[in-house]
Amino acid sequence: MGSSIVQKILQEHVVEGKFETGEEVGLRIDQTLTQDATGTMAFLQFEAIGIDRVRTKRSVSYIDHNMLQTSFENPDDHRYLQSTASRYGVYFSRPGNGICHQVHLERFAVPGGTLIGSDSHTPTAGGMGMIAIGAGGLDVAVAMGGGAYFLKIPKVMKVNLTGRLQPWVTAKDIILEMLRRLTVKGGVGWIVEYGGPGVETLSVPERATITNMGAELGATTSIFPSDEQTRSFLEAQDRGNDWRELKPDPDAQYDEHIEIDLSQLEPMIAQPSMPDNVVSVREIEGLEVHQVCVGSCTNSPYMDLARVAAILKGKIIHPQVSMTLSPGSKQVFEMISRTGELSDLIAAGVRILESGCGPCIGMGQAPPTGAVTLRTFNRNFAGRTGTSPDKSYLCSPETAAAAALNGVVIDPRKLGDYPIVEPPKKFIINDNMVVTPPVDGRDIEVLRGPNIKPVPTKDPMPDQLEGELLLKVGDDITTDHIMPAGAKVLPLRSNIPAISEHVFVRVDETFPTRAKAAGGGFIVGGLNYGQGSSREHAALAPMYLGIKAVIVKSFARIHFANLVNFGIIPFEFADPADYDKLNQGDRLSIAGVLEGLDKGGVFLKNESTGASIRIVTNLSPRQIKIMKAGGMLAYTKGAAGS
Ligand code: MIC
Ligand code: SF4
Repeated sequence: MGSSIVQKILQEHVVEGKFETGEEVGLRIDQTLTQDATGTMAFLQFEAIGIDRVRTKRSVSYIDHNMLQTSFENPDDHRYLQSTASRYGVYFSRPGNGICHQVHLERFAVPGGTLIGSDSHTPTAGGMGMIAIGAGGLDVAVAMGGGAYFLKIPKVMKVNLTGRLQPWVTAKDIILEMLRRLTVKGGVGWIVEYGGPGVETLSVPERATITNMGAELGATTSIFPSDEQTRSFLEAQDRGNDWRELKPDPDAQYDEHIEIDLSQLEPMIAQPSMPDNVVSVREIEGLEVHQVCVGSCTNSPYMDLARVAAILKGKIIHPQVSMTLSPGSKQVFEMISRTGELSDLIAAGVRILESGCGPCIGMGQAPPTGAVTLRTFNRNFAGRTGTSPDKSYLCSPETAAAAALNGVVIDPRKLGDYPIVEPPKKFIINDNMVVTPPVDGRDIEVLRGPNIKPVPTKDPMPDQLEGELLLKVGDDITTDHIMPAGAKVLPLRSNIPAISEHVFVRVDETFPTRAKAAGGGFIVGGLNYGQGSSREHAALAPMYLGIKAVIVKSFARIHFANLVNFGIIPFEFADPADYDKLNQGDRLSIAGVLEGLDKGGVFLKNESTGASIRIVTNLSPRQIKIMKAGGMLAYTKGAAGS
């Protein structure tokens, strides 16, 4: 039986375990990436593990999220990260160089390699034919130290693309169509492999838009073949030597097939407040728009911005609309500047922001009360814009530009001829904003500011857990609900005691106070609990508040791994209907926890009602040991000491 691309790359990288769907294997990781909002914790943990120098082929530390220096916290974090990068042998992408995923695609991603990154959109590099996976900072710290990354081998879904996109229909519309069909839960437990004759019509940056937003499907990662498109992109980046062909065997087997005829697609848009709430743009035409934001790791490569510039050239943004644009990288910024496209954007009234995540993570540009904001981003979770409630829509740069000119949602196909923008034969290449680490960094002092606090740890797991059910939530709870980001909270990412004051405040502002007063307790949730980002703060801060276990109908992948890493037991209801037998405020107890972990299940007693409920775990033998030790750091240190 032949192999898929996914199987080929994974098999080349397995260092531990048996290669079978559903089995946990350890993978050798070639590259890692971290960004500043998760990177401080990753490097604090790397330091705690006590390894002298990274052991990957390449590790890159990016500054792109916390770009508002309203006080000393963010700049201190930047300085800490720059010094740890030099100290431990990591390339450092300075603030201003761009969004980690865009820069990594341009300058570092390599077909056939493995990458893990402390950011859920790391699969962007799947557009280059890489197995690129988002993970918690601690998992990335372990990989930087040369440790394997453990993963249950997911099933592989083949998406067969045929036909060719029509004018004004874009890669963003392909992934929005996938979200419409599969929902934000549809990719959980899957890797999505794109193939078919339609693939060759898509450039690497277009492919990267699709693999980027595979994160919103809940997929472990998504990947495209490495072909002539990949070769020409790499050659235009002066990296032709990094090219290697990658295609599935003709008789490759997949666990599921999906067909998409590109020529049948039309412009799509995700409505508030979930990326899968997708309709065609036609269906909501005429909706008044007040803000348009172009950028983010989904839609900020050169071709996207050049097309927006061509659409806006010689015109002016509608008076009711405020439009911003954040170039994905310094390379992109420099390109639109040299070609004159930047001037066209400025002349049209676009507010140019620096290269970084910006409004996508709520670092400025919160929309006005009740306003409709159209964003080319990947997430529109409630409150993520910084305004609550908000009305945030996700669409292509073309649809965004059309709305910016007209003040209402309009099918971009009505704008007339699609602007022809030729892909560059050569990008402007200048890596002068990437600091190469010295060969030996042992003399380099790591610089810490007062906001950088040690990573809290936990005692070994006790055999009996009891406490209050502090919060009961529903389905699709995101890590933005659990641990909000934005301009007020991001500066606290390296200070767990301070950031823990914000846990769940968007759902219930009394949560942190109640959790502390009760000495911790339990959380109950529905399906796909913890979807969205990789931020381990959504596990670490609840751990700090004394959360002992989270009991839900099902988990999202990265958050599940983060809960394990920080010693909070991720339980699932054996019978999802038992969710109804628990109410906020009930007293709960679980006896025989340690044996229960070994056996994969235990009974939860609801002391308030007398109900006894079967709850189960889905942990590998390795994860059981981590849970018992009180989390990954304690486990790693214990393993090193024994
Ligand atoms: C996001 O898009 O939510 C983030 C901010 O990039 C996160 C990482 C973080 O919370 O720092 C992600 O996607 O993992
Ligand atoms: Fe940055 Fe937004 Fe991409 Fe997250 S999704 S990495 S915040 S641009």
